[in-house]
Amino acid sequence: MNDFLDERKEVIAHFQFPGELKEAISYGNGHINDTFRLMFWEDGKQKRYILQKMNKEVFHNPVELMENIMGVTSWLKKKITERGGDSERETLNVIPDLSGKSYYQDIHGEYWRAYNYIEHATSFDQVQNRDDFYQSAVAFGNFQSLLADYPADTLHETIPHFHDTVDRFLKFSQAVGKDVCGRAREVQEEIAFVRKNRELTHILTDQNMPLRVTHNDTKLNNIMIDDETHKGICVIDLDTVMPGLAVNDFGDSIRFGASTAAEDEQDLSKVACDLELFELYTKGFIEGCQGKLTEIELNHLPTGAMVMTYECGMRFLTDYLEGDHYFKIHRPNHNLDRCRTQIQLLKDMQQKLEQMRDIVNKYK
Ligand code: ADP
Ligand code: GN1
Ligand code: MG
Repeated sequence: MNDFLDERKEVIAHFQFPGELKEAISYGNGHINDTFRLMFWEDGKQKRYILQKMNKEVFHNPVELMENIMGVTSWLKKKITERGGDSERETLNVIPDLSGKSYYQDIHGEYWRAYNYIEHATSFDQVQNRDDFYQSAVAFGNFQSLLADYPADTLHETIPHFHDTVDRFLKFSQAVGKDVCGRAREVQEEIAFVRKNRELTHILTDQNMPLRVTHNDTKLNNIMIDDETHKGICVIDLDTVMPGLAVNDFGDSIRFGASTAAEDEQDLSKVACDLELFELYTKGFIEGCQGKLTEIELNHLPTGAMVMTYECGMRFLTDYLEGDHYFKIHRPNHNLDRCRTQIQLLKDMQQKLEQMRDIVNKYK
């Protein structure tokens, strides 16, 4: 058995996994949680699970977070079953710990949770097949429709001020002011860009758009695409489901998926907003939302893409200035590289704003 197993045996033994453990590997490319895939044998058949250590620095109250997830997944299961779907595959299914709780706190005080592994489906870090991107849009739109009448007041705010871009700007300014790592001098251009575009911080909140139950982290790799049907089978990473703006869910998907390059590409000449992908996503998201988006939301979809790109670039820069404590990094300057792609992408979107608006007008 590998080192991971030796270290985590105690944790794994506290979940209701049937069968015998055969394999455990680190898994996925999320920036926040520590994710592992486990494989068990039961009655001669393989069964896989996801095990995650929740990031305590990011989520200060993992118990409330799991209450949200239990609430939202039970709701989705009911709706999925009513429409004749397969609730084992079309939403996350939490595996309880031995005492029946939705999480387990280990001897070091870390919080763990487990899900069924969604088989025969893939989460992509970049668009490989253009139609998959359209399907992801339908699924994220649908997710919002399914949760449209969810009792929003029962949801805990898992990360306060998560998409409060004004507050993000204040935190960024504090990070520049403190400059704890002495990195501000080398990123003056990036700092100036964020400051120059400050009006983006309040452009959405000025509009009086409806608060909805939204996902808030709609990256392409937070959706499982079915390997056979190529439909967006299951929306995952439900940690940030909270009241929010529909245009932010739209915008974050565009930021990540409609870019011609990876989020951490170092060659900035490769980074642009692909308008064909923008169009596919727009069509899919509007369809998936099933007529629920208001005129003002539809008109601000392109703004949502710009604001999410701006906010994310600012968050990467803030984390770089603060010494990379929030987002996982895999090389020096990783957060700076990520910040630079977002700036490049936003510059391109600013030039393409009218074209993006024309595209939305075609589908609204
Ligand atoms: P993070 O918050 O760190 O992004 P995620 O919950 O998104 O964590 O999980 C990281 C990755 O693990 C996902 O992008 C996906 O590839 C994979 N993953 C997570 N949950 C499942 C699941 N239930 N079935 C299959 N793959 C999963
Ligand atoms: C994080 O967890 P993950 O990797 O899906 C982050 C998002 C950022 C994204 C940037 C809880 O998403 O807000 O947009 O990285 N999630 C959290 O890639 O902060
Ligand atoms: Mg994720």
